[in-house]
Amino acid sequence: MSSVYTKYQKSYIYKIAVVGNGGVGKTSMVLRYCENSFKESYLMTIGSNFSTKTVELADHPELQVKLQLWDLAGQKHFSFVRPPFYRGATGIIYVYDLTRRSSFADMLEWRDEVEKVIGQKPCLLIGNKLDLARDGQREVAEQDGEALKGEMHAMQYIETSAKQGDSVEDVFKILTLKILETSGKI
Ligand code: G3D
Ligand code: MG
Repeated sequence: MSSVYTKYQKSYIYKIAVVGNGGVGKTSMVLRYCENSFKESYLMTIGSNFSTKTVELADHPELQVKLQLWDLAGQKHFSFVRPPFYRGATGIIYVYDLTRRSSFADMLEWRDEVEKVIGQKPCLLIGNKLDLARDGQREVAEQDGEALKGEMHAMQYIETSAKQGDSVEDVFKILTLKILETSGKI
């Protein structure tokens, strides 16, 4: 419904799935974006978390976009619960940990699992824990992330710190703009 008092002319809701190994920082990234906070204590995600956030699009004040962020359990033994969470997703955020090579090595498996269910969708590849990488714990070079981007069918590779906040906002903004572009909304 629209009224003369509504500043938005169009509203969209997109489901976004955040995907990657356990411990890479998916829950932390969603928490950083939605609540601008970071929790030090580790809580293994069972099944999934689900948060909603309205994206601020400075260049498109007429559009209201709400993201439903589905933060999936990455542990291998929960794989049977995952396909329903991919269904209906408009975009995917693939996350690995810059300080854990194995989380990078598993990325193509995640891509295959997602694409088997919903095919190719607008997606980004994220290397998280940039703060630790800067502290000398980096196990994946920036060029490796850039090189994997194409194979992941990702539109961009971005390095983030959910702990310190670096580029977290950009991730969701960029993905939203890509989704709006590819669906002809802007
Ligand atoms: P997951 O949802 O992908 O399983 P979590 O990952 O968000 O639960 O994060 C796993 C661990 O990594 C947590 O630490 C969390 O605090 C930490 N973490 C997440 N993102 C970052 C980051 O950008 N920088 C740093 N330094 N740590 C991060 P614990 O110690 O609780 O296991
Ligand atoms: Mg989690």
